[in-house]
Amino acid sequence: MLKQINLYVIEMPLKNPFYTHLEVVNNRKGIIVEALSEDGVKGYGETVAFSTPWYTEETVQTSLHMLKDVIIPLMKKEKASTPGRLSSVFEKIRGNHMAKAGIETALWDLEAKENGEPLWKWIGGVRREVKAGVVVAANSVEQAERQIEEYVNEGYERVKIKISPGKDFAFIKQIKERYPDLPLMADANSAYSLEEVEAIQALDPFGLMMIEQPLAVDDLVDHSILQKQIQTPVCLDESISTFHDAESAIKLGSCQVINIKIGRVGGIHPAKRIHDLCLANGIDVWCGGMIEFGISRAHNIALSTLEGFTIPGDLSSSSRFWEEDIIDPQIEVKNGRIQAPMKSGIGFEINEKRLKEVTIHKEEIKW
Ligand code: OSB
Ligand code: MG
Repeated sequence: MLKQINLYVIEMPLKNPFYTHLEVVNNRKGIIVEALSEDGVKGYGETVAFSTPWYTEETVQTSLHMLKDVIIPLMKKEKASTPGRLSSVFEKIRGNHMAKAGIETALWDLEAKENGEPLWKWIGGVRREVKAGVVVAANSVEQAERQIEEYVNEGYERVKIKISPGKDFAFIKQIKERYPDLPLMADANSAYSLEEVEAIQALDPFGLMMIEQPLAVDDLVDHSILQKQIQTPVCLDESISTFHDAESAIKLGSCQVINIKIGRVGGIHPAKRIHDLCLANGIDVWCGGMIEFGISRAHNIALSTLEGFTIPGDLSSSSRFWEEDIIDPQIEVKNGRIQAPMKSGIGFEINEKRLKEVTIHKEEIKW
């Protein structure tokens, strides 16, 4: 039985600024969701919206409001306190996927712990070791090269690089010349339009693993047109926030790959459904990252143990972004891989001291 839900708004500086064409992230705010049972078991989730709405519409403030004033009150009213009961509640609230995922993932962790199972097994994972990957979001090619050097030395075997018009061909050329055998993918965060198709076609000879979200968030049609004009596989990120979006993208041939993020699609349950759909339709999937803290990273590891997650995800060590993460032990990539833990639930303890240090606001909601 659920007893209380605590929401911790936390803030932590990044080790290095994260540059995209839309925003520079220096300081990460987020919400940690703690679900307490009557028996003293604690489940953890994380709401991954940013301080500003550059990636999707949600922000830390909107997700806090949604959780506190809309989602949790409706869950209480409908007595929905397990992940299996949430879909019918969530259906009545449009959008706000990151807020929903924060509480949903906490209840998955709680349920797995109450059943004494590691979360990855509880959700149907089939492998213990997941493939890591790292993102380089630098503001110059020199800085990008320095970061790649560091990450390759740490054992990463796949790198994703942020691109945008003018920061694409020459940028990738220089990196490819230095690391010809390094599997590389590019993420545009919708920086292009179909008018710039030539700039995207020019990247074909580099043999990138894929190009992620080249065009607008709401443009499955243009992505379908683009995919027919380029050899590089298109991967969709921002465009896929529902199961239906994934169905439409598949029908239209808008992509060959989908990056699944638990927060963007509204929880582990919808993430699993999209995974199953992709697996049945020959669409490759991998797990995306959100510059998140250890709790969400742990959920990402669990998700990546599902059968279809064969491509290395944006799964990196805690030390990629943080001096000290809020979990114990810290997540560590070894030889380009991460081991899913065997302890119950997410399999990591909360570093209470660190959590307290970074908490800037706390809400306690009785069930
Ligand atoms: O587009 O995949 C993205 C980070 C924040 C918001 C959007 C994206 C990203 C990343 C992943 O590229 C970074 C990570 O490893 O967490
Ligand atoms: Mg992306």
